[in-house]
Amino acid sequence: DLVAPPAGSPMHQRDFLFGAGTSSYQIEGAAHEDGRLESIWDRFCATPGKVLRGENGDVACDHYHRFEEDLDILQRLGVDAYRFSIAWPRVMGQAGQPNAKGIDFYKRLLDGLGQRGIKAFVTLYHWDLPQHLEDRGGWLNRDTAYRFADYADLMSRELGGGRVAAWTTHNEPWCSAYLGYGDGHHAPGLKSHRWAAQAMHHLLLGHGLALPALRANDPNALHGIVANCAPGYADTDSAADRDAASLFETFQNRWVLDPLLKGEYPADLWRLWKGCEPLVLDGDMAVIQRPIDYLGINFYSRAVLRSKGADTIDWVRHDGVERTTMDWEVYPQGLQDLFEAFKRDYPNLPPLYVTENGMSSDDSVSAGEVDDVQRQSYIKRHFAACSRAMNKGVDVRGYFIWSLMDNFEWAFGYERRFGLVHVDFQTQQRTLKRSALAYADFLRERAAG
Ligand code: GBH
Repeated sequence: DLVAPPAGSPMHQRDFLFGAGTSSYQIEGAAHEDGRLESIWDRFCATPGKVLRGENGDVACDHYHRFEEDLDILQRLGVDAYRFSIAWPRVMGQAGQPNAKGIDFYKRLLDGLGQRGIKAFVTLYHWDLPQHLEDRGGWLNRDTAYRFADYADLMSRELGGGRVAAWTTHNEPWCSAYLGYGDGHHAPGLKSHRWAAQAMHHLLLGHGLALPALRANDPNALHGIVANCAPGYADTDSAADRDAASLFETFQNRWVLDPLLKGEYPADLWRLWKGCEPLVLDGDMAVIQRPIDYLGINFYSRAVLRSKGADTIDWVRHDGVERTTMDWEVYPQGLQDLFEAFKRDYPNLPPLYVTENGMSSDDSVSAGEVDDVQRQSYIKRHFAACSRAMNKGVDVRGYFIWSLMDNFEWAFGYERRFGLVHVDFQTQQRTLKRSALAYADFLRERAAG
């Protein structure tokens, strides 16, 4: 069975991009090599009780040393594009000077992609902030936004020039701001809604400040940002539950998308977090609202909400629905609903990419094979939902499966496997799962016309 969109889907058009994604800290390893500085995730992992079983990204998939093999796997899959991120602490020293050895790694990676005819979607920030910046307040310090723009400038000068198809400033600012500074489940592990709101503002400001340099240095590439979004559904039809669902979407989606696309924070957010408004200087919102060429959406699941009294919402967990080993509900229709709502809510919505979609499962190798049936079905059903949204007029240009391979799943360590490719973390042996083989079959048939 192919892992493919349904017959007649607009996703079969030849210029629709199919790919797979990874991020630096989750796969690279080589944490102490070639001048790489400490990141907030190194520090977080070394703090007892933060990551399951005390695991860390010191070795991860050892991709830093095995990237040629991983490029060959991408070629075997037949993807049009590969989405990866640059480790900021690898490429810039404390004083903002370039680290040639670190930059060289990404040059070799981009050259390898070019040789194989695979487009590069390059993310600048997938959560691995240099620790020395966190020591000065991290994303709570406005200066970090300017340091980020400097970093974007350096990277686009060093790596631009036709090698990169699309630059992404941030992956999921919601996670950086909320999980990092609001509930503490991610690095740097701080816990205050006020801090989360301020961190979000500086993340978005950094995004806007980076855009002019990215455009000037690499004018032919696309420039955009990636947000993790989820639709919220009311548990009952009551007005209170419908309000709870809307508040959830404010918190999960509009907190990021309204500043980017409307130039303002959603007023509702401050009903949820009273008195937590960030400090915004004159002109900031115009910087944040600078035009982008595309918006990447990472889609995994939905939320069902119930009111718990005024301006307080409660997640509802229903039994008897399909879930993954992350305990996230499988709800493909959510992708269509979300995209149609975006089209309705944002008249200036840029073209979309699904920059992440995928699931974790307990995969193991038996007789050289990994039979990940649920993943094949998950991807197919989400492809179908994306097709339906496109048929309703939503402009979607590409789709990246998360992830190319099993990797360091943040606070969950190596236990949760999201890969198309299985990784044995003892031996670093890679094995293509059935989903990968079925995806490759589809892409090969498609290329054959
Ligand atoms: C992404 O984040 C990351 O970009 C990536 O690095 C990571 O490996 C991948 O996802 C898998 O986790 O409880 O059902 O409401 C995803 C951000 C935030 C998405 C929490 C799911 C909860 C779903 N996630 N959200 S649910």
